[in-house]
Amino acid sequence: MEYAEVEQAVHAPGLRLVLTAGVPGPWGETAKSLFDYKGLKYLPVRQEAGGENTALMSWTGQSSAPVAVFDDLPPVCHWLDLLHLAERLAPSPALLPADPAQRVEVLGLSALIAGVDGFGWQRRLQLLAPAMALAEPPISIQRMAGKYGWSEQAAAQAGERMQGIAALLDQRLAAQEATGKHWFVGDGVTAADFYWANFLGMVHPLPADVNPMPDYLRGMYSSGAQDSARWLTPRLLDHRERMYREHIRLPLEF
Ligand SMILES: N[C@@H](CCC(=O)N[C@@H](CS)C(=O)NCC(=O)O)C(=O)O
Repeated sequence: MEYAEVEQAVHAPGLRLVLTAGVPGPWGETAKSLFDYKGLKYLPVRQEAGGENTALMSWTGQSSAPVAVFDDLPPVCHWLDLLHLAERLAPSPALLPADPAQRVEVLGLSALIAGVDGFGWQRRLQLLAPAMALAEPPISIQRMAGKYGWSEQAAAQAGERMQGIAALLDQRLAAQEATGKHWFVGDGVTAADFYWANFLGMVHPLPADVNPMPDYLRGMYSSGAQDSARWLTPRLLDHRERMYREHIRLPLEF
């Protein structure tokens, strides 16, 4: 994928999406897939994982990715604001149901996957652990550990929390299946389905022919397979397969 630099993007019109270049970061991959689903075109802008990202910091007030900026609206970097921006720019096809009860479910499940302390957050605590155990962890790792609340104690409880979330998602799908439905909520695909499909890659990456990620990261994401075998059901995997078959473009480009 070709990226503009932040300095160029600041003055560009329309929708700009800051992404961690060269890797399939789950928050960024989800943002891309939500925008693609709605047919929203954007200018990809480079962020460096764990870098200082000073130009990004002065543009958006923070240094992580993804960040979406539309025209002269304020930059949005939280998953929920990104989702709402997508809904606002292209209300159809909707990713949030109009029905309030279903909306609560979609937002709740999405927060459990992508939000603070959710599945992706817990997995990141685990992924940072080996480097944080070094006598002198690299500065990029220390930066991320600080930003995302890493501690030995937090990392130690991450597996259990991931298992709890996965169990809930599996139950949800089982209940839906019993009434002949494939998605987490209601009759059609919603944001929650996009979050799960993209975040499962943090423990079980898609194969190299459709996900040409760097080997070092594939190794990190795939580590802990024994742990995830406790909760990674065929149903959760099938859901992801269906998402990529029907709603998310392959091969991944980053
Ligand atoms: N702000 C986002 C989360 C963004 C996020 O966690 N980004 C990570 C993706 S792994 C990132 O940019 N990491 C690299 C870095 O912090 O430099 C949200 O809560 O919705």
